[in-house]
Parts: sequence; C-alpha cells; structure tokens
Amino acid sequence: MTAQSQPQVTLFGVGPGFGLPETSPYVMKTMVQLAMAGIDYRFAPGDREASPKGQLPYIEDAGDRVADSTFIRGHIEARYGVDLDAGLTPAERAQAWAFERMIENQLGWAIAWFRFMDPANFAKGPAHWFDRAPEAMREDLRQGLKDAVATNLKAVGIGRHAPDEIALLGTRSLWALSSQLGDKPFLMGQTPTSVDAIAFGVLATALTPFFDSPLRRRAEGFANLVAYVERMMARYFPDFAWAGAAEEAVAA
Ligand SMILES: N[C@@H](CCC(=O)N[C@@H](CS)C(=O)NCC(=O)O)C(=O)O
Repeated sequence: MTAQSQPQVTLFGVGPGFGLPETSPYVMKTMVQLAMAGIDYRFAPGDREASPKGQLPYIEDAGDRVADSTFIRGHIEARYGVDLDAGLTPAERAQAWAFERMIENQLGWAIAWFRFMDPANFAKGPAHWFDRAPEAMREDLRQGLKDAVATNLKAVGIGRHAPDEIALLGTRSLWALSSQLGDKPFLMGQTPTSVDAIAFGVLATALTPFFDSPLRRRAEGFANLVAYVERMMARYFPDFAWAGAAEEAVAA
C-alpha cells in the first residue's frame, strides 16, 4: 500500500445540510476560493471555540491558524502566490469588493433573518443542531441561539425592520446582483473571480428549497441568478445533487 499524503491545508466548517453542500455561506466561499486557487485541502467540522475569531470558517496551514473568510483569502493569495482577481482592473477590483461587502454585510443578514427568525424555518433547520444535546438543555440552547442571532441582526440593522421590509431590502441587493451579472457567466466577466465565491454561497443559501421565505421567492424570480447558482454548483460541487429552485418551481 502506498501512503497517501495528507493535504497541508485543513478547512474547518459546519458541513452539508439544508439542501446545501455546506450550511455556512462563508465556509462555502472559502471552499470555492480554495478550489479557484487550486489548493488541495481536507475538510473537518469546526469548533467555534477553537477558532481565533470565534466563527467558522478557519483554516490550519502548516501550523498557522487563520480565521475569517476574507483573511483566509488573503493568506491563500500571499502564501501560494495566486491572485483570485487576476485580469481585473483596479476599478473592477473596487467594484467587486463593494459587491462583496453588500453581499456579506446586508444581503446575507436579510437571508439569515428568514432562516433564524421565522419560527417554521428555525424549527426545520437550526433547531436540529441541538438534537444530540441532553434533553433538559435542548430548548434553552435553541432559545440561546435565537437570542444571539436576534441581537446580531439588531446590531447590523436588518433586525429592526418588519419582515416585508427585510424582503424588500434583500430584493434590492438581488436586483443589483442580477443587473451586474446580466448575461455574463460570472459577475466580473467570462472568468470566475473572488466575488463569485461569496455571491454563489449567499445566493445558494437564499435559493435552497429547504427553507421557504419571501426572499427565496423573490430570488427565484431572477432567472439569471438561478442559472448562475446552477452553473457555480456544477463547477465547484459537481458531485452535489442541487435541487435548484428553478427545477422545483417548474415542477410545482
Ligand atoms: N466575517 C466572517 C463571518 C463568518 C460567520 O458569520 N460565520 C458564522 C457561521 S455562517 C458563525 O460562525 N457564526 C457564529 C457566531 O457568530 O457566533 C467570515 O467572513 O468568515
């Protein structure tokens, strides 16, 4: 038997679920960016307490532990000599960064609101993270998570609005993404660049048929975004059976 060499990089994430190859859009972003950079890695379920920033994703690379998807990207580019925005002009890089901030700092929170604050979605999804906790603690843990997310949602502002207002704000960002994409295969042109990683992660999170929400319904209305998620899924997660929103809408 030949000894298999272990990849040098370990990515710590959440794992598949909710109709997605990975439940965290930020972990998905890092998975896609590692693939874009051509870096082989091992995936492992992460422990937030072991993360330098208390969040997932984080990576370990030859003894270095790096947390936060954007700093992970910086680490990958610096250590492996890659540029995930190769070919973009400074103005295009600026535009891509602005879109990334919109996706992470606004659209992602709007989607999270419907995942965590909608009682049916919470019960169907995040509540199950505590299924293996002792029964006496389970409900307190679920409530604790909901309270923590509600506090974060208030702090970023989204949590202060009514559900229809949150859907409206999210839809403005979907529209912006749809307009930027147009009929190009990727957000910045013919080649995937760094911003596609988070756009894909967050849009797939919005579109998964596992959860229902007004924002998912609005996302389904942007045909180019639905096709984009399918294209990115086929490219970066070819073995994953994506029950795309388009398919379900057609079948319905
Ligand atoms: N800015 C971070 C955001 C990561 C993030 O929000 N991770 C979530 C999972 S989707 C998390 O670990 N949340 C737990 C917490 O905030 O306590 C990044 O880009 O990596």
